Amino acid sequence: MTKFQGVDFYGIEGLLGEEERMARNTARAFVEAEVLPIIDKYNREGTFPGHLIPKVGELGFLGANLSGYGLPGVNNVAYGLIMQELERGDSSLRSFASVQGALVMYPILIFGSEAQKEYWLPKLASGEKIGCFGLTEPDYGSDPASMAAKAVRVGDHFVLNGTKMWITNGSIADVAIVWAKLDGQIRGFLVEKGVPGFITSEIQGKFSLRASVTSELSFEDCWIPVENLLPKTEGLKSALMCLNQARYGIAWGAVGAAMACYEAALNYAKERVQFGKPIASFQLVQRKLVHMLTEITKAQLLCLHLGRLKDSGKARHTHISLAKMNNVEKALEIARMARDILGAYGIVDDYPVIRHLCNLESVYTYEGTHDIHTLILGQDITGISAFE
Ligand code: TGC
Ligand code: FAD
Repeated sequence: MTKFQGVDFYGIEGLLGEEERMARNTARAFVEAEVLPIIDKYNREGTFPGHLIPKVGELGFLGANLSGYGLPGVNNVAYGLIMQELERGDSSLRSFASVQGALVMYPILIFGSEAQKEYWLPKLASGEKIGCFGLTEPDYGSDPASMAAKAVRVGDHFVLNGTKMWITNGSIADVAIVWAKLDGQIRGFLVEKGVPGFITSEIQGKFSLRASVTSELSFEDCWIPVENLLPKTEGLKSALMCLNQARYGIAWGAVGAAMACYEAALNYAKERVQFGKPIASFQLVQRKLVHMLTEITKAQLLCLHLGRLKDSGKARHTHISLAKMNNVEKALEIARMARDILGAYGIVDDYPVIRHLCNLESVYTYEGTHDIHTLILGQDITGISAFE
């Protein structure tokens, strides 16, 4: 039995199957034992706790919802619950798992050749190899279709030129999935560490996701063998299909960060005495705590139903956008309220709140900003694109 009992006002536990509960409990126990005791140190140092990678792989958290090639193949609710628990530890850990599973293993599984799948998938699942996903460029973030990265075929190689920016795991990755235009069409390429012309540099000065590696990747006349093209990639849509997988995990992860903040605020409010009474007795504080619980409960139900839709093949990418957009916004709101309830203690890392709050600022922006998801949904319900 772990210390954290979860936040479950509506008895959602009863809607989970055995496999789902087990996956959640395993991830929760791992986070309690191995992440929470050390995360502040890594957050302060601004380094990623890389020693956790083999354990995360061994527990089956990397590409957990993917099947074949020895992958765990758990259902999407179990996978989501793993992401929730990892992000209750820290967004950097969920980010690592999202990138590895949803943005590297998934495209290899869906768009890769048999040889690529057989070589990479088991190694990425165990954590023996690390991957990253390069879509964003310095000049093209929300609008990846306009990317400048370009590949040109020369004999049995492609020559790749371009720069990718803000790439999670970039400097620690053994392989990068790089999106670039080939004959005008966006395609995915596997670029291995050490290839001449491929340079990475870690971005410094982050106040958010400090325990995650974020890098710039640059490709200068980088020669890649033809067999490193992901053969089934066909335009931006292929990259967006990967993002759907990661955005789905983020929707669940945000619930984990929100639960951590709510738990810290509730406990603090019951203990902190002002004007001779616990601050939890004041109506304004109770209102904040109730708002936090309400939004967590709504986000949990949203995730659970989305997971069931995904498992039955009925989830549309706009369903995923709604969940990412709502849950991250609400988690950020909850983190800010928790920070407020903690008073001055809200700004120090004696409590997890300020760390989650700073992390969530990135989560709000990456994988499609909040406003981009709003416009994706706006287009879906009106039939009119705001991007054109
Ligand atoms: P648009 O014309 O709308 O779409 C091009 C084609 O793709 C289809 N499509 C999708 N297909 C699957 N899934 C989706 N989510 C899709 N969205 C669109 C679309 O139907 C079309 O198909 P077809 O058959 O007509 O060709 O393209 P656009 O250029 O207008 O795109 C606009 C927009 C906003 C949808 C898109 O570019 C976008 O999502 N922008 C946000 C960029 C983004 O999310 N970047 C994320 C980078 S990776 C990252 O942040 C990792 S953080 C990881 C971590 O640490 O956790
Ligand atoms: P911009 O696109 O320049 O947007 C700036 C602002 O303008 C935003 O508020 C946006 O909502 C708004 N805006 C833009 N267009 C419109 C519009 N049409 N209408 C209204 N408002 C608009 N990318 C990767 O490829 N791989 C990764 O692994 C990765 N990891 C990341 C890790 C971190 C920590 C961070 C912070 C980012 C990461 N990213 C990654 C990049 C991320 O996906 C982009 O930051 C994101 O897509 C937004 O792009 P941008 O930062 O260039 O902002």
